Amino acid sequence: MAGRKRAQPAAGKRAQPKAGQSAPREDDPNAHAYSYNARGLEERTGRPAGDGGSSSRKIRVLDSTLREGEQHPGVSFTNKQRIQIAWMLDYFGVDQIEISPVISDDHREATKTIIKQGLQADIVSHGRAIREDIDVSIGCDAKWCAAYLGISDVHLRDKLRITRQEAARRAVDTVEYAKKHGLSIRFTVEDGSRADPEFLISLCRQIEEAKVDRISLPDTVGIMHPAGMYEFVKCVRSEISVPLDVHVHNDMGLAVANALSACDAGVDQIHTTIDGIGERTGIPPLAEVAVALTYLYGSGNDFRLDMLQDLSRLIEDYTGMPPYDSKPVVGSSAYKHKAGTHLAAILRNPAAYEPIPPRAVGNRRRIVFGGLAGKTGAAYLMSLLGLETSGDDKQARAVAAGLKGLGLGDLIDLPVDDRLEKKMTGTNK
Ligand code: HCA
Ligand code: CU
Repeated sequence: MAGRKRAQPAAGKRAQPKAGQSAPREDDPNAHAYSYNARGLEERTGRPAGDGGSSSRKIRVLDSTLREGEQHPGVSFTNKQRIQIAWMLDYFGVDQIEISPVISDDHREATKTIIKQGLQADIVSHGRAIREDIDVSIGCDAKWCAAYLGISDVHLRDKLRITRQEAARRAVDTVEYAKKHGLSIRFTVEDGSRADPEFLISLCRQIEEAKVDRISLPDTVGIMHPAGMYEFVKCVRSEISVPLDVHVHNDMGLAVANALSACDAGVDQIHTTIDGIGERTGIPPLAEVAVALTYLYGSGNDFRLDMLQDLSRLIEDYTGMPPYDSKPVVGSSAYKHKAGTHLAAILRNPAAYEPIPPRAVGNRRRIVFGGLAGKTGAAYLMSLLGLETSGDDKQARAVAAGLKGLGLGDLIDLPVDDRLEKKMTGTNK
């Protein structure tokens, strides 16, 4: 898509990531934290962390909102919505967009139409590891397809009812069939984290020989610890040289941590969905992953981070499910400041309680006045209302005590717009 080449830098670029920075810079409140991160990453990966420049190791993103996301209970998009989501994801800057044309005729039409758009992201047509599903991808004019096959004993025995030999034969046949038809293919060793490692490696070797283009390593049931995820990926990475994807579920709330751990061990593409929707508790949310790659990894992606809240709102509109308020990055409380000590600090310099500026991710700073506002919060509220506090803080203390005494909790929840931002002494840091 021609329009994607950046006409102007994304707003997210204004705050320079410092992932690779080793000597703390005095003017950056995050500098010491970044330098722990950089040292930790270097120790884990044997490489200096990226600085976002051309020497950075890029970690790519595949977004599966249109495939995994539609597997979330209650979620079903219309074709118009699917196309809109694909355009927005492409404009945001993901590398691959996954959709499954084998679900229904409607999905097949959506896949065909999205492929015809000529977006910059690859469109990956997802299906089972059988020739019929590859045929559907071919029928959609796909250039990329993905095939999944359960390889753990429980999947082989109780879901697929096939032997390991049969599974390996199917995997190789699917890859050869796709390659024979000129497709690039990613193969997913479904439930790989619970599969016998010897069988896992032997199957990966066989599909590598069959010229598979990528292998997806999933933690299908979300059972992994980040340290275990690192070992799981290392075990494959040390034997196989095909590029690897990671697809992890969030059953224990560790999906983002596990995805990043997998990258430290050699994966170069993370699967996400907008707001993390997917089967059960879903997979890593695009927002958290994109922010981590930019600010913690300096991975050199070309994301329009300032679209993140719009992407979340789009999904909220289409699903009727708002993200929970404390959701990182896009949640309505993600940049809300409430306690008096916090208010006092952010009125001078928002970086005191914000890791990155809200505008960088399309969110808004908000301040909450109520029982916890304290003297500084009360003084600020009074100044907003045009009341003089005349140097001495007696009145501000009285208002703070009044707010507390009312016992009504949060009375005012105020978005900080440009005008208010100017009133804040430190302006928008
Ligand atoms: C599925 C299983 C899957 C596949 C992941 C992938 C999983 O619902 O089809 O293709 O990379 O979690 O293992 O989502
Ligand atoms: Cu999944």
